[in-house]
Amino acid sequence: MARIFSGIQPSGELHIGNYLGAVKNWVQLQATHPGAIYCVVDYHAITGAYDPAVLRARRWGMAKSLLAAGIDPVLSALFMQSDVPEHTELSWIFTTITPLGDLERQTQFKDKSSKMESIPAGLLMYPVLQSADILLYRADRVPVGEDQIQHLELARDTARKWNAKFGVEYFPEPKPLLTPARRIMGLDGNAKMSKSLGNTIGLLESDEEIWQKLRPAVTDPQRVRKSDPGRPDVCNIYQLHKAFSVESTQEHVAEQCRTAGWGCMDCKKVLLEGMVQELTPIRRRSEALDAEPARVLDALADGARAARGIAQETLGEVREVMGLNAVAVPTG
Ligand code: AQP
Repeated sequence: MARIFSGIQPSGELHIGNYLGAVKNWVQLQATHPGAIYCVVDYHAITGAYDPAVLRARRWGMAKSLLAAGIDPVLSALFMQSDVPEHTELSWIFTTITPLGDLERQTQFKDKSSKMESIPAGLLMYPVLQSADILLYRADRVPVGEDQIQHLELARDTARKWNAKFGVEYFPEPKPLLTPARRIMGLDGNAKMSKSLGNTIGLLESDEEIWQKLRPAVTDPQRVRKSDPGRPDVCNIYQLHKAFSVESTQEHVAEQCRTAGWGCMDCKKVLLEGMVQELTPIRRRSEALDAEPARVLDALADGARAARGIAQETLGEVREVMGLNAVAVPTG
């Protein structure tokens, strides 16, 4: 059976882009792939400036949100990346076979570094650590959003290069598993929903907070007056309907938009109903975990133990192949 691995940064709250693009898939895959490995990639969250106290709170918040979203620690291993040191060990090994040019070509690196005066090397090396995260578990399926496809190509190249260099078929070539909502746009309608752009709806926000964000959210720019017919296919709010509303509602919404039967506010109110239905149980589970924090800590400890078992086995085999295992007197 395919081994599933994925990770998420604790660089802010879990938002509906992360949820619809990746985490909802993580939860659903548990039914068919028990033993999936899900990681809060805290080493990835320190490549820019950050406040340790804030990071501490966010690591906790992310672990709790993932459990609230439906990650079941009985079915999956959920853990903090920094609790399994083999991630950074394998990452160093992979830096030795990764061409610098391949890293400099990564779109996310180019976007983020273009806004910086002094670029931390960690930002450039980020996809190498990401390859190590995945290949440490010899995972062959990675549920992610569309923005991660390029990084996954690099992980496949890394697996291929390492296997070829040492003449073994050891690492599989991991492939992305995308959801239908592979790229959720931000509420400004301009760019991907993203923590650093501040255009998100948090997974745990209250109904009122969600509504305050939905109200001014950008819709079809050509629909200026209520009497103008709209184009659901270019409307960001309709894309969210596709994720949160049942099919019959989606069809009704599209028809009302095209015929100018509804205004955008009507459409947003119906979207809110769908969101409340899906997100309220998640918020309730999060509140229950706040009241019983030991459940989060226990899940992380169990997850790290399970992950470390696999990670140590992989590293042992990698060292053996690379001539880095126990020192022995050369023979012959
Ligand atoms: N807008 C999105 N639509 C679909 N999927 C998304 N993902 C993130 N944003 C969207 C997916 O969520 C998973 C975890 O994301 P992450 O936090 O590890 O990565 P990220 O892309 O850095 O998240 P952000 O919010 O976009 O953070 P910043 O602002 O730091 O860049 C991944 O599978 C990702 O594809």
